[in-house]
Amino acid sequence: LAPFDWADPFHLAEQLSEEERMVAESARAYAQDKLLPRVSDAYLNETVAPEIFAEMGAMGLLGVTIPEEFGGIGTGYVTYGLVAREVERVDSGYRSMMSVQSSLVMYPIHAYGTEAQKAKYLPGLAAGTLIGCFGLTEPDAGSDPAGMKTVAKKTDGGYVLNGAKMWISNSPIADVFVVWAKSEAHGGKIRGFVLEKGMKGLSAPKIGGKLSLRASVTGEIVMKDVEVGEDALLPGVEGLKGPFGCLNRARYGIAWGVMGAAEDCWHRARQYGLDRVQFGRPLAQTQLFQKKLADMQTEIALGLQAALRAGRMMDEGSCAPEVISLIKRNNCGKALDIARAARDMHGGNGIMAEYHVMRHAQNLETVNTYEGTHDVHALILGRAQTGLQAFF
Ligand code: TGC
Ligand code: FAD
Repeated sequence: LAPFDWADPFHLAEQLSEEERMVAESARAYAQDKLLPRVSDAYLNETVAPEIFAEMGAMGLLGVTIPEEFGGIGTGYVTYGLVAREVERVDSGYRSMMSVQSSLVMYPIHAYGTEAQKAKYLPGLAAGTLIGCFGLTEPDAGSDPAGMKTVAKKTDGGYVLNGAKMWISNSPIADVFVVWAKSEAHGGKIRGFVLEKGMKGLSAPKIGGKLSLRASVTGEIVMKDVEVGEDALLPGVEGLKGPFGCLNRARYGIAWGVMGAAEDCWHRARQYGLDRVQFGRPLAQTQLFQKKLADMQTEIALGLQAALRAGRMMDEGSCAPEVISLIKRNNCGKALDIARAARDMHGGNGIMAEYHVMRHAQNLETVNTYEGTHDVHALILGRAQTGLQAFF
C-alpha cells in the first residue's frame, strides 16, 4: 500500500503541470519571504503597503491569465488559483489586493475594453505600477447590485457620472477605477467605465476602523459630476453580466485562496498541539484535538480538489457560474470554521498576533461576506436546482 501523505492526501502537487508547480513555488517563496515578515505590523497598525503591487508585478503574479502582449503570463486559471492560495496562506488582505487587480480590473479591461484601453492600462496594471479598484457595491446596494443608484448621463463628448460606491478594496490608493453605473443613454442598463485618479469630482476616502482585512485598504468611491470621454466606456458588455463575468473569476480565486489561509491555520494548530503539553501529554495526543485536526485535513483536502476541478473546467470553458458559487461558498465557510477552531486550539496564545490564527479568522469573516455572501450563494444554488427565485 502507498504511504499516506498527511499534508497532501490526494497528491495535489502531482496533478499539476510543471509550469503550474513552478509559478506556485515562486508565489510561495515571495509570500513567505516578503509578505509574512511584515503582515503582523501591517495588520496591527492598519497600514497598507502600495509597493506590494510592484513587487507582485515583478514576480509575474498580477493578471497571470492575461496574454503576454499586455504584460500577463498568459497562463490558465489553475495557476491563478495556486497564486491566490499562496498569497492568502499569509493574509486574505494581500490576496484581495492581488485578486482585485487581476480579476476585477485587468480582466474587464481585457475582456470588455477597446484596444486603446488595453494598451493604456494593462501593462502598468500587470507591472503593479498602476493600482486598480472595482466599484460595484453601494451603501444601499450590496447583495442586490441591480439596485445601484450611480448614473452616467450622456454629454456631447462622453458621460458625466454621479453616485457613491462603498466597501471598495484598494480605492484610496487606486490609479484606475473600474466603476459600474446605470447609463441613461443605454436604456438605464448597467455599463462599465474606467476612471482615473485625479479626475475632477472623483474622490476615494478610506474606511477606517475595520476589525478584519486590516492589511488591505478599503474605501468609498465618491463621484460628483465626474466628466469622462466616450473612451472611458467599456464597450464590450452591458447589463449585470458585465460585473458578474469579473466576479466569476474573483470568486473562483477566493475558493483557492481561503484554502491557503485554512492550511496555514491547520498546520499551526497541529504544531501547537505537538509542542504544548498539558495533563502530562502533548495536546495533540488527546482525542478531541485529533478529531479537530482530522476535520481540518478532510475539509481542506476536499476543498482543494474541488477548486482544482473547477480550475480545469474554467480552462476548458465548461465551468458554470453555479459551480463557482458552490466552491466559493463551501470553501469560505469551511475555512472560517477551521480558523476559528485553530484559534481555540491555541488557547490564550490564540488571540496573539504572533500566532496568526486569529488574524486569519477575522479576515475570513470578510471573505465569507464579499463577492456574494455565504447565504446569497446558497440562494444561487437553490435557484439552480429548483427553478425558483428566492431572493425576493
Ligand atoms: P440575475 O437575474 O440572476 O442576473 C442578471 C444578469 O446577469 C447575468 N448573470 C451572470 N452572468 C455571468 N456570471 C454570473 N455569475 C451571472 N449571474 C447572473 C444573468 O444571466 C443576467 O443576464 P441578462 O443578460 O439576462 O441580463 O440577477 P439578480 O439581480 O437576480 O442577481 C441576484 C444575485 C443575488 C445572484 C446577484 O445579484 C449576486 O450575486 N449578488 C452578490 C453581489 C456580489 O457578489 N457583489 C460583489 C461585489 S465586488 C466584491 O465584493 C469585491 S471584494 C474583492 C476583494 O477584495 O478580493
Ligand atoms: P447586505 O446585502 O445588506 O446583506 C446583509 C445580510 O443579509 C447578509 O447576511 C446577507 O447574506 C443577507 N441577505 C441579503 N439578501 C438576502 C436575501 N435575499 N435573503 C436572505 N438573506 C439575505 N464591493 C465592491 O464592489 N468592490 C470591492 O472591492 C469590495 N471590497 C470589499 C471589501 C471589504 C472589506 C468588504 C467588507 C466588502 C467589500 N465589498 C466590495 C462589498 C461586498 O461585496 C458586500 O459587502 C457584499 O456583497 C454584501 O453586501 P452588504 O454588505 O450590503 O450586505
